[in-house]
Amino acid sequence: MTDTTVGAPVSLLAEIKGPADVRKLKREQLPQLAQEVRDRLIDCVSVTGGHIGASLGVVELVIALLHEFNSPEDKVLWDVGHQAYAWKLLTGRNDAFPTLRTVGGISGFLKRDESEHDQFGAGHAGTAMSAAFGMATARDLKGEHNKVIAVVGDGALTCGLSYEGMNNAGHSDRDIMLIVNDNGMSISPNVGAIAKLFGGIVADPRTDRLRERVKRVTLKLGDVFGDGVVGFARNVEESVKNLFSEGMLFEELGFRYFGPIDGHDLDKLCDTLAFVGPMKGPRVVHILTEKGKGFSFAEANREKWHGLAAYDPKTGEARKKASGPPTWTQVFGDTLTALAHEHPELVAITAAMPSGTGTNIFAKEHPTRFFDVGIAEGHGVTFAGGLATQGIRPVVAIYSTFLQRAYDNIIHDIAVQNLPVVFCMDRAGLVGEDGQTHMGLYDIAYMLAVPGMTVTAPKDADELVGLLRTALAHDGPFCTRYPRDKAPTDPKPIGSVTAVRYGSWELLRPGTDVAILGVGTMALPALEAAEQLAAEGINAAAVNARFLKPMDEKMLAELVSHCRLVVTVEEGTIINGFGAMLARRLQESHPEVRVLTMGIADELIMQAPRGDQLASHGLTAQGIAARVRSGLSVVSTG
Ligand SMILES: Cc1ncc(C[n+]2csc(CCOP(=O)(O)OP(=O)(O)O)c2C)c(N)n1
Repeated sequence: MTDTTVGAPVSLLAEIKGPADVRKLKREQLPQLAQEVRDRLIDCVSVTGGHIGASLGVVELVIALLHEFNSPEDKVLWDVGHQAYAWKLLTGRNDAFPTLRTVGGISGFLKRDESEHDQFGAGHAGTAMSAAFGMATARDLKGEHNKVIAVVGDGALTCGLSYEGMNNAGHSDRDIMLIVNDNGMSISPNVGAIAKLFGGIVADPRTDRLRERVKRVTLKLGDVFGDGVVGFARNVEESVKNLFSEGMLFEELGFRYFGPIDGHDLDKLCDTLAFVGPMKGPRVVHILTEKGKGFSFAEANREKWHGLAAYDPKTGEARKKASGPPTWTQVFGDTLTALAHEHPELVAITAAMPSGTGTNIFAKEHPTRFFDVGIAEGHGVTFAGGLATQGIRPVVAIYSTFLQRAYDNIIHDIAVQNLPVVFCMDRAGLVGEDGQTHMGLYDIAYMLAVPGMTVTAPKDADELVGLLRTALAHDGPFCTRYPRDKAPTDPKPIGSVTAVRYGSWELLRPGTDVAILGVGTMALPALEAAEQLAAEGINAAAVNARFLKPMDEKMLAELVSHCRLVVTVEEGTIINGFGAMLARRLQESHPEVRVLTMGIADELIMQAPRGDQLASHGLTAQGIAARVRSGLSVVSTG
């Protein structure tokens, strides 16, 4: 490392181009590197926004892994990947890091095509253990000898998938390591038995007493045999002591357990990894970390700082003050909270996302009717099914992208039994900077295919209130969706909004040349497009197609009695969406009507501001109007 400026501290980080440079550092240099990494993360993320809290918690772990193992030959898999910012900095992406979450820039999650050190793409929780076991198995099939290490948070240990992986890997004799990053938090405080278990391990006085005894014995041994023996004995004792602790859960699953270890103590981390790394067979290292470590604002409010928008690093204040109408999330949270007073049988379910879904608002007012099931979407849905059989009305609030996890549960446990469960899908549609793993583009297609499912999407906040009223009056599965955005306008008082008539569309503007059917977020742009077209002499009808299934057959028949062109617009995949369903329907009943479907092309959508993503898919008033013009020219010449 060279330094040309007299008096300036030598930057270690600036010289690190990859893992080999971390490995070259002496142990005593590592704390300085950790500080530089923290400073860099706090600085860059203050501009881009992102998962700062989670990433600050694993800075030492990242350094220790890179110091003690040999990435990419040794394969380190990060569960979710939101906490892997330090990993990105130290695996050759320091210079590019300011482009985090921007167009063409570094992804906020892991991506195999971004770096050879991102071993497995992620974004959804619970996949690391299974993927790591796949890699360990492949290694053995190929006769190779690298290490495979899955880093999984205590939150992700509420995912059933993590246990499916452990069950398969434990007792397999394959060389595989699991590092449990235990910070007591999911996005909000972690829930359930696993959270209690880890709390028990940390608080267990037997663990502490034993550790003290170990210390005394190893120091005595050190006097006689020297330091090497001390390290060895200490680590052996670590695992012996777990015969008496809750680490037994992992032992029973076939993993040798080591821990708990202070995940911010670089010496201890490196020692432990150096000791456990060369062993064989399934083993788990349990480390204790603090979310937001080293950044006072993030340490003080760990839930808020899990991930957030750009901030001022000196004050912790958001760079952009919230103004204008509330978010859809807020409207949903307020509405559900209010409706619970009218419906004593209503309960709310979230899968580890109370603040993300707005159910935290509900939880404050109705704590006994609120259920956070952990990162367990499938379980959450079937749990709702069980509740519904007993006359309770569950409202399941899960992001569109995460509800994908529960598709079988939706069909098998809810639809087949026609249970009245309401699904509220936040982050439906394009999700901006969160990127491809989090896109909410598939729910229309997957929900339309569920027998008996009512599928809806509100155009504005009042309609969300109205649809929730309709949902609670309906006897059967019902879903609605809204985006990662602000509502278009401020809502009316909830009490003044009535239910939407079941199965009805809303004619926003009559017209006879073309009918533009906008779904949810696309209803108002459809109206604006129709108005633009009217100014050009094209008589366009605009329809708020708020019920995707069942459709408003009466209004549809009326529209196609004079319009030869129908244009559908939805913020979802064009494959098997509302437009596809309508086209099939009209092909049978009105083959003379041409249907043009607008939506998201059949491709992965990269991170970008949501507005840009909408525009690039033509999902704006201008884009819709342009498509109608070209559609009409085909109809009139055809
Ligand atoms: C299937 C799924 N559901 C929900 C989420 C949203 N989510 C992102 S990170 C996170 C918490 C993860 O907690 P943990 O694994 O302990 O990691 P930490 O953030 O505490 O480091 C959640 C719920 C997700 N990524 N995937």
